[in-house]
Formats: sequence, C-alpha cells, structure tokens
Amino acid sequence: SLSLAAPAFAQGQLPKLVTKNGRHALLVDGKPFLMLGVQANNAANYPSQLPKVWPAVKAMSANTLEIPVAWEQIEPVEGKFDFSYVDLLLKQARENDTKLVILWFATWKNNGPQYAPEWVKLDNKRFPRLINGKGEMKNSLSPHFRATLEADKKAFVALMRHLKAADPDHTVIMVQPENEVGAYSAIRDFSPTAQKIFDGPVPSELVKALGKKPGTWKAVFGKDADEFFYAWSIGRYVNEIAEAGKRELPLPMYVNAALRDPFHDQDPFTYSSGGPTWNVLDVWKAAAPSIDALAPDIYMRESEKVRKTLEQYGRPDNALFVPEIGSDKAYARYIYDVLGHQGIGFAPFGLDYTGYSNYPLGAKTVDAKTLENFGVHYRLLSPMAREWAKLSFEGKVWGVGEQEGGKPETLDLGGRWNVRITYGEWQFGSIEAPWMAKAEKQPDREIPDAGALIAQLGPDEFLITGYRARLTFGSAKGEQFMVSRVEEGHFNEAGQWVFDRVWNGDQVDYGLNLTTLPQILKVKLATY
Ligand code: N0T
Repeated sequence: SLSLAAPAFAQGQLPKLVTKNGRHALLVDGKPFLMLGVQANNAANYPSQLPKVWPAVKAMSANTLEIPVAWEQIEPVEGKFDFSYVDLLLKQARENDTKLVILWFATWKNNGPQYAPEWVKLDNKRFPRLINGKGEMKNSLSPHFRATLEADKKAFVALMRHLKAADPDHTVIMVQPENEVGAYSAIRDFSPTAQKIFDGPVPSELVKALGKKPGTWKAVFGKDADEFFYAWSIGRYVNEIAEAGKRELPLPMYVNAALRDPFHDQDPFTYSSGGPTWNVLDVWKAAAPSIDALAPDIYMRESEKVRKTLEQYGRPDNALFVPEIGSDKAYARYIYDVLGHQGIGFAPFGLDYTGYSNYPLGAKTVDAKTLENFGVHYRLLSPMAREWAKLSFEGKVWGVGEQEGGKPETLDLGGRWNVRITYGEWQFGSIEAPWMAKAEKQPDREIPDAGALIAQLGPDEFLITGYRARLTFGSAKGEQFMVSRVEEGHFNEAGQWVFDRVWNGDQVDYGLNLTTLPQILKVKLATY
C-alpha cells in the first residue's frame, strides 16, 4: 500500500529526473515534485521586468517560473561574462519561494539567432547561416560549423559554472538549452559543408538505435532523409552543449518542440524542421542522451490533438513535461490530461504583466482573470502537489480535462472498477433524467474548464479531486457494489492526510460532485 506521508526534506540535493518501471519523477530536494509552472514572456529577462513577473506567479499560485537567460546578455562581448541578471533572478526567486527553469536562448530561439550576441549573429563568415533547398540563405545558424557550437557551448558552460557557485540550494531545477530548435522554410542546411556530411554514411549509433542497415542518409531514410539528417545534426549539437554544461552542474535538461500535426504527415518546410517533433523522437533519443526529456509546446486547443500529443511524448523512455501551453482559458483544463498521462510539469506561456500577449496562440489580454483561469487549478493542486507526484511515480493515476461540449467519458480503473465523468451537472439529480428537463443549464459552460484526477490507493480505494466534474464509480464486471465510504480531507504541510468529514446522503446519491471548491476525497468501494 502507498504511504502518503512525506519524509523530511534533504536540502541541497541536486534536482534529478528519474525513471522506474517506465514511470518518471522530477526529484527536487530528493522527492518527487510536481511543477505547477508559468513561463514569462520572451523579453521578460531583464531586471526592469522582474517586478512585473512575480505578481503573476503569486496570483496563479505557481511553484516554478520558466524564464529566459539570453546569450547576448551574459556575453555581450566575446569572453566577457556578466551574470548580474542571473544573480538578481536567483535572489528574487528565493524571496518569492519559487523554483526556476532557465531557458537558454542562444544559437536557436525558434529558428533564428536573435538572442545570440551581435558578435555572433552579425558574423556570417565565422558563424554561417543555413542555405535551404532553394538556395536561399535563411536567418538560422547552421548546426554544421564547429565555431558556432564551440562559442555557444563556452557561454553555456560559463552559465552552468556560475549557477553551481551561485545556487547551492538549487533554486534552478531544470534547464532548457535553446528554444524550439529547428528551421522554418528549410528542411535542412544544403550548404556545401552540410551536403558533404549528408552524402556520407548515417552514423553507426543512429543506424543501430533505429535497427537499420548502414548506408547513406538517402539510402537509409528515403523521403525522410533530409529531416532525419537535420534532426540528428541539431540533436548532436544540442547534446554536446548540454553534456558540457552538465559536467559543471548536472541539472535535468530538456529540449522543447514546436509541434507538427499530431495525426498527419506535414511537410517539414512548414514547421520547425529538425526539432524533436513526434516523427523524429527516436532520432533525437539516439542523438541526445544528455537530454533528459523531449517536451511538447502545445498551441492546439482541440482536446483530440492535445491528448494525441501527450500520448506521443509521454513514453517509458521519455518523461512527459509540458513547458509551454497556450495562455487562455481553453488550455487550462489540460493540466488534468497532463497529470493523467503522468506528466511531471505544466506551464502556460506568457502569463506576466510585461504587456505582451500572443493571441491567437494564447489569450487576447493578460489580466487577473486570465491568470485565475489557471490559478483555480493550481490552488487546488498545490497543497497536494508532492503527494500527487509521488502517487504518479509509484502507482496508478488517471486524469482527464473536459472535452469539447462536455462530452462524458468512462475510465477503466485497472480492471475491477471504472468511473464515469460527466460535466454540467447540478449537485442534485442528473441533467440526463427526464424529471430534470426543466432545470436550468449550469452557467459558464461555453469554454470547457473542468477536469478530474484519480489515483489508486488500494485495490478498492481511490483518491479523487477535480474541478466542476461529477464522478460516478461503477463495477466493470457488473457486480453489486456500493460506495462504502467517502472521506473529505486535505493534506497538511507534512504531506499527511487530515480527515475533515464523511460525505453521505445528498453528497453521494448522485455521484461525487466536485465543484469550484478545492475538494479532495478518499473513496472506498465494496461489493455486497
Ligand atoms: C513559442 C512562443 C514563444 C498551431 C510563441 C510557439 C516561445 C516559443 N513559439 O509565443 O515565442 O518562446 O517557444 C510557436 C507556435 C507555432 C505555431 C503553431 C500554430
């Protein structure tokens, strides 16, 4: 049986991403941690902007801030480093009791080198850009040149060395080298240097990893050769940087992906080719063993697409982590799907008061209401975040966000039991019952915002929580059964379960109605 009691924290332990029996946990202070995160806007990485960031982190009850550190700001002049922003960021994160994920914006920040220092991005000779298949030079640095890799690596190593000294308590829990790597309007680099490598053999590590026969890229991968070659090339480049950084301070490192269509093949010319999209995850796994996770940035609102993406990235060999998701209300309920897929963290993008919003990807405006769309879920989850992370790592968990139209669904809870999840119900009766036909509809149901989480505590015992959802347990084999005890409670600071009351009567007669209140229930089922 699972113990929910948390052992004492071990301070100063290095954060670590661990895998056991195909399940994953991000260990912070030695114990599984659930990241309830938020990512700051792209130009929030300056001392002047931080006061506009922390109030949003607070308002959302986030426990982690993801924020850029730009190559141009730490090495404006080659070889001269300035970590004053990093130091201020660390100090303020500690004061705000918030963990950090550092986003290393360097060679690639979405295809381009805008965040590279001028001495890099204006020196095309020393740091060449790529040439696409049409012979056009694009504003994206090529991964095939040593000078570029060495320069980026040197700066990243300096950053990690600095963190090692300046952050002994590990306020920084993860690092993201680069951002949404890959190239737009180019499948790969076709420059003579690149072409020469492309015409050579596929490296034996990759041939072996994918169970292929040796040969040239074209011979081994056919129509996928250009993209696979580029994914491998960028993967090796990022891996070398991550590996060198980890030699200074081995924090967990992940690479985020700008996604392609999750269901269909899409022309790589139209997305960030070479990044870890679902079709090249195995190439990336082989290319970048120093990268702990490949992580999807989700800017698709449809639950079908989101769920497919979570399946693609949550694998026994890849911890599911969503470092970016759109910032408006429609995305908020996906926290439940991410946790249902045993995700280790979740972070909407661009929620701060620096004055930018990325509609139509995310919200039109970023204000207190926008933050609260996520805040309601974070406030529900934060008191039990450690316990959830532990249950997710060691046991069986399920979770779903409301689908479009409040479509009900039934989850199989491992054989004996199932649970039907319905939305838009009043607490009494059922909207599906004819005698309820005259009852009003629940208000504010146009944008799906509900979700439910279930964790198995024992053969016939479950922990449940959620938001605006009704959970009705059932016997998978049609046995006569009853909900024998429903205990409402909460977790205290030490992670121990505190009993508050037993739900009975109206509270259980029409399923278990999770409302907008932060409710956590332990449910026991029995046959008779
Ligand atoms: C994201 C963000 C930021 C379906 C956009 C998303 C962030 C970067 N890029 O605000 O720039 O740094 O990682 C790209 C989405 C592609 C379009 C998807 C259409």
